[in-house]
Amino acid sequence: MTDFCDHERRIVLHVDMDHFFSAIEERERPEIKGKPVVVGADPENGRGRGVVKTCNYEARAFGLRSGMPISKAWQLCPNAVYARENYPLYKEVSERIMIILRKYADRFQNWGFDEAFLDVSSQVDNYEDAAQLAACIKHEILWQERLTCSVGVASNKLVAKIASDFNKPDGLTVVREGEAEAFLAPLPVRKMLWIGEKTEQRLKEMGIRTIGDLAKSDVSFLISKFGVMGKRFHEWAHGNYVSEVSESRRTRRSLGHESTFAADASERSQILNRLNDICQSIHERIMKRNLLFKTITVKIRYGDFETHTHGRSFQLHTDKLEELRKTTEELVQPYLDSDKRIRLIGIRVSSLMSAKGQKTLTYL
Ligand code: TTP
Ligand code: MG
Repeated sequence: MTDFCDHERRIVLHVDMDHFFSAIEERERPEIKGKPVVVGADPENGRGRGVVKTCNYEARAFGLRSGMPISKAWQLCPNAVYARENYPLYKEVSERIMIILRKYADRFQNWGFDEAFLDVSSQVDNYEDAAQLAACIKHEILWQERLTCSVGVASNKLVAKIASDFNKPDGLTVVREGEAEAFLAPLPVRKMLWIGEKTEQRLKEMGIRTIGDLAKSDVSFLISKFGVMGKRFHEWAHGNYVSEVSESRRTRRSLGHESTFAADASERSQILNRLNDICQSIHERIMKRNLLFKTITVKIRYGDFETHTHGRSFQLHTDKLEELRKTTEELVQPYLDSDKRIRLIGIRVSSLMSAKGQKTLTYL
């Protein structure tokens, strides 16, 4: 059985929704699809004072961009559909998308409203698998939310993020380990994390325009100009980035274990045995840490990477192994009746609470 974090080579996905706010507006109002759509302030016939929050790709063809004054957008494209921001709706959609994404990851890092990093190292054997997993994620988001996203697959967060931006919208870009430097080299320095307009200008004055130029630059020269960030820029330009996908505190309040079958499984007894082993392992960790749990979620991934999660909460916290076993078996039943073979099963317990000071477990 593989545990979550003990893989040396990493495969990381970065998922970024395409023109997020305007894509939601298009979905809600199908009659505007195909037209330039701008979400942001009221243009007030060109006198409006706010900014463009985002716009669809049809509007971008007219030169419109996020952050642009709405009056400028109006000048460039007066015939666009101008929509006011509906933040509560976008937040709701964002939350649902994050739930979909989280279930595909060993470790998950929500990065703003419409993007996230997924460490999928233990879920896949190679980059081909990772690409298939990414395609499956894109498909699920499209199916559930009728929205497209772009995904980057790489060996670290930095390269994955740049890769997801490489072929937008509805893109999927895989950069294998060892190919990162060559992938980054022709890109403008602005594509690099933390390089904004001002740094881009300073680098340009030094003759550094592409990430490849940055990689070739003398590191002590970069340090003399940019301090410690100069060193970072140099490392990153070579495709090296050490920061790992880290769970936010809120999502860490759970404990899980999952297991991939050596060959996709169809035998009920084989699957139930593995489930039992996982229960045992989780239960040991629960007891060692003196915890109680209230929610159990099982995860099933079929051979084609289609992934389902299914959970149940008790009324009260418990630490009973038998309860864990019985509930996971019940939860997994519907998925065993499928004709499909199973690639992976997992269990996660959440709504954790310390058992300290808790004399009796009132459940069971
Ligand atoms: P982004 O992912 O930067 O942009 P996007 O999703 O609209 O377009 P892309 O296809 O290039 O990814 O930002 C996500 C959302 O955040 C965006 O839809 C609107 C909002 N946003 C702002 O409110 N202000 C801003 O300055 C930016 C850049 C985005
Ligand atoms: Mg986006």
